[in-house]
This record gives sequence, C-alpha cells and structure tokens, in this order.
Amino acid sequence: MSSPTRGESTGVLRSATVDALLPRQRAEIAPGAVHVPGWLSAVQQRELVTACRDLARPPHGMERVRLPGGGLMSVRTLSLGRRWRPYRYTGEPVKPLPDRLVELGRLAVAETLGGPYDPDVALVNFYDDAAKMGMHQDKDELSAAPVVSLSLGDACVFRFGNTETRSRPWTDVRLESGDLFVFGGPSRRAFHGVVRILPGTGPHDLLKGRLNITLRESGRQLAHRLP
Ligand code: MD3
Ligand code: FE
Repeated sequence: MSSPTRGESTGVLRSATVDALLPRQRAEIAPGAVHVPGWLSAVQQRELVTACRDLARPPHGMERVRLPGGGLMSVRTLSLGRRWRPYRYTGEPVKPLPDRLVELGRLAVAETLGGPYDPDVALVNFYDDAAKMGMHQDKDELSAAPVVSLSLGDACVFRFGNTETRSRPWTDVRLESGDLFVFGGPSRRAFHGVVRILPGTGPHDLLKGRLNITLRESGRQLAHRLP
C-alpha cells in the first residue's frame, strides 16, 4: 500500500487508492499545451477504433515509414487527407479525412485554446508493445494551427519537451485511452516523443496496443498556386 500524498489542487491528503477512482484533471503542461484526460467517452473510443480499422483497409493502409537515415520507424502510420513522408506532405491523395474527425477536432480546439480550426490531414499511429517515437518537432505543416491528439488503447509515457533542444527540460505525461491533448501557440514547435507503451493498460477489449490520432492543418492551401 502506498502512503498518502497531498492532492495537487486542494492540499488535502488522499490515498493512491482514492486517486485511482477520481477523474484526472485538465492541465496546461506549457503555454498552449492542454491535456484533457478522459475527453472521449467509452462509446466514442469504440467508434474511433472501428473507424481506424476501416480506414486502414486497402488501399492506403498502415505503413512503417522509412526515415532519410535509412531506418524504419517502429510505429505504423496511416495518413488521411494527404500522405505524409518524412518530412513533408506529398501530393498523393489518400483516403479523405472523415467529417466526424474534422468535427471532433473543431470541438477539441473550441474547448481548449479556442478559435477556428480547419484540419485537412490526420496521422493515425499504431504502437505495439515495443514501439516508441524519438524526440522530434512537427514542422511539416505550413499552418500555425494547433495539433489535436487523441489517444486510444494502451497508455503511454509521452514526453513533452521544449522548443530549443531535444533534451531537458521536459515533462513526462501518462496519456491514457480517451485523452485529448492540444498543442498550439508556443507549444506547437516543442520537441516531443513517446518514451514507451504500457502494455495491457487500455480498456478491456478495445484494442491491443495503442492508437494515436493527430489532426493537423497542413497549410497546403496557403501555399497556393494560381488556378
Ligand atoms: C506536440 N505522435 O504524430 S501525440 C506525431 O502519440 C506524434 O503518436 C505522438 O508525435 C503519438 O507527430 C505524440 C502528441 C503530439 C502530437 C503532435 C504534436 C504532440 C505534439 C505537435 C507539436 C507539439
Ligand atoms: Fe509529433
């Protein structure tokens, strides 16, 4: 049995047993980086997993992307809207971004940072027990709009760093199934990564492994050629 700890917001003594029963709280990890635990209901999580399974059927399924250095990423990635390749969105059309995801993205931004949101691409990453993602910045979008992240299945240790270097300071956050994370403003260019998956921690029977959906504005329409 672990010893009681002082509750962050109230200073009241709580036990780990009680903590496990209480809803985790919304937190601004850094300016523009908002974590909302348990944002998706169990039904929404189930719907999203089903949708991802359908979207991963041929053509244009999940693929392990090869990095310019020659290595393969350990995650499997499904591109929606436009195909992503390191380090750009290609012109190849893939499956369109479902309206339902656009709608969820708009709701997510409205409830956190506020403002309009018009995502046109999404990356769906699948992590098996051994998969991880090294510290990197997302710089392939021309738009400064936020990235919306939805987590499904097993929990992970997500590492949120700083905008200058891929090293410390950073904050490790446990992302669980149903969590929303929105990265905008000064956090949009922060280094981040997935340190490890915590196998077997997801909701029973939802999925083996972890899925993460990130919605983005590619900004392609900003770089427009003349008609
Ligand atoms: C912070 N995905 O797809 S989600 C990615 O869990 C990516 O699959 C991870 O990093 C995943 O590029 C992390 C959280 C996340 C996503 C995009 C961000 C954090 C971010 C963009 C800017 C800053
Ligand atoms: Fe990223």
